[in-house]
Amino acid sequence: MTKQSNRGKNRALAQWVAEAAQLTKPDRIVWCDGSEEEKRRLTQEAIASGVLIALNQAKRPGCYLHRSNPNDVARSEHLTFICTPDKDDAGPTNNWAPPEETYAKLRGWLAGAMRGRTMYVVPYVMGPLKSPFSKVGVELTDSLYVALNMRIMTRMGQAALDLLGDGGEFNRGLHSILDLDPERRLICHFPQDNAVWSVGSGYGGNALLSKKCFALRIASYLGRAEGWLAEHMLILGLESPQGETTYIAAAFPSACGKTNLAMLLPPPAFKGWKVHTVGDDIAWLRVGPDGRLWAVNPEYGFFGVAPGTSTRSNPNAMKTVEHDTIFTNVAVTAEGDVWWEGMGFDPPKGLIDWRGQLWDPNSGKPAAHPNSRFTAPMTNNPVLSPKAEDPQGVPISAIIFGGRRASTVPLVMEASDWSQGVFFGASMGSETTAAATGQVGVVRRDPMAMLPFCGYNMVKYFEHWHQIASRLRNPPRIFQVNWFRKDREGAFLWPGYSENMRVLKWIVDRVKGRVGAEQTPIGLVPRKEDINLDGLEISAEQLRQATSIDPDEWRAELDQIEEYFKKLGADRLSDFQVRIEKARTALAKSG
Ligand code: SAT
Ligand code: MN
Repeated sequence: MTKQSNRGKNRALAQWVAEAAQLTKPDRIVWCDGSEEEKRRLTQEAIASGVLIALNQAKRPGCYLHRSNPNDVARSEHLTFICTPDKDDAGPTNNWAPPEETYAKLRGWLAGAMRGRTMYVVPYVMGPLKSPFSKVGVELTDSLYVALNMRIMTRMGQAALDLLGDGGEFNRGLHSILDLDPERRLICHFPQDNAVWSVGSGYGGNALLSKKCFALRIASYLGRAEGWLAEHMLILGLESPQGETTYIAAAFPSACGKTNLAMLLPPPAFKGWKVHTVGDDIAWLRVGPDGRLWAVNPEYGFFGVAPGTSTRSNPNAMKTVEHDTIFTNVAVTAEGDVWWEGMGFDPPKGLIDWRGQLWDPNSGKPAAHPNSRFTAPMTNNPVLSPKAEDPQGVPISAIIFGGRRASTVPLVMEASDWSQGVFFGASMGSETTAAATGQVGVVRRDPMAMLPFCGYNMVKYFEHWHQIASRLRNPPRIFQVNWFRKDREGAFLWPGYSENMRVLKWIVDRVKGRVGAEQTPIGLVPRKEDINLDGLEISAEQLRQATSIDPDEWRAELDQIEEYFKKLGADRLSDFQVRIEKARTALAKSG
């Protein structure tokens, strides 16, 4: 049995667990303490029950595979709801449902749902222990996979109970996989109760309630009320050969390379430069007493996309997943090692696909699911920032908004002020990826990469971004990037991956006032001489195309942005009107 020194001490928690048990009727209740002994025991149970499959322990010590139900492989945005008393509080971008009816419906589904199962009580802290940023959550789940993943993704166990003490303020997450029937699957957020009820899915973003549900949707709502920001951003530190470190936060939609950028290994021409990872997915940002914006990564692990991860695209991620990692829906070799598309070498013979069947290379189907994932503790990352656990966080000098766009948006562009930067973020578009169910490859507007994750009215969210500026005496500069622009033949104009270091360096040099830029009608872009191209084979024409602003494309883009803002009701925000008019006038002048 686990040591449970103060599990019963918190009355609010004990009462809530009792209520949930009364409803769901689990056979057993296990309070997770986060100990090594508990990890061993739960892992053994997971193997015995087929939830995890042990991989080759000589090749990948401490690594396991989970195969999900094939109908449950990505976030289900159409089944994700914000439940506020007033529909307008959820706003134009969220699915909304009334709280009381939704609770009643889910109570119906959950009645007796954990019969014959164990309920795991998973207390966790988001953010470094003893940090003013940090918040406690407790997830009740009947999924052992979820309990084991939460152990990696958060500071889980006794430390959370200790921090909570006898306080009543914690996120209440109730999760049951039920029977994994998509007809009885819903992910419901109750911001006014600091609660999330998720039913019918075991997939990461639907089921690890600490992540998108609490650290983004609920936290963004809390952030507005409390004057801070919860953002879908990686955080990295860029250290120069002289030892000067600059911190950057960057928002990209899911599966656009956030993890790769956060762990970037600079190319040989950048000798002495180092990237340190603070976080790869979520940032909590506060205005510090010095008027700067400070950030922490609330998470403790990485839930990264496996396909496309290789020693070329992300050598540090490859090292991160060498041990103590849970893989989900990847392929397995005959030797019991993992494989996925884009891993950098051909599939070995005898590969077992993500569904557990012998893979036929001629089937035309991928061996690993396109949204297959790895869950690894951040301490596995060889380039983890020494500041990753700093309770104060790190001061942010630049914010990047990025999307996946085949045309129009230049490689990099700087906003002349905060307000233009907010416009960059709010008008972001990206082609969709496999991280969410639905069609892949169509452009959708994704403001600040928060479209699926903003827990309240998007227009109020834009206002909150504008308002925060008044407290920032020393605001970060804001940039927009696009690694994915293509030429007329459909070839990528920019090599991407580690070469993105060149763009990061321009950004740092801009922040420090050390390098030039060219003013265009849309924003500031680097001239050829502003970007370090040593050791890179790229023609002047290619770089010109990658950084160019095409007036016709931008006239159309501005029309689309305006239309999108109208649809949201964001056209009434005068900041945005001014931006669009300024850009149109400048485009007209430029001919
Ligand atoms: O939402 S997840 O964390 O499962 C993955 C993503 O879409 O970023
Ligand atoms: Mn994400």
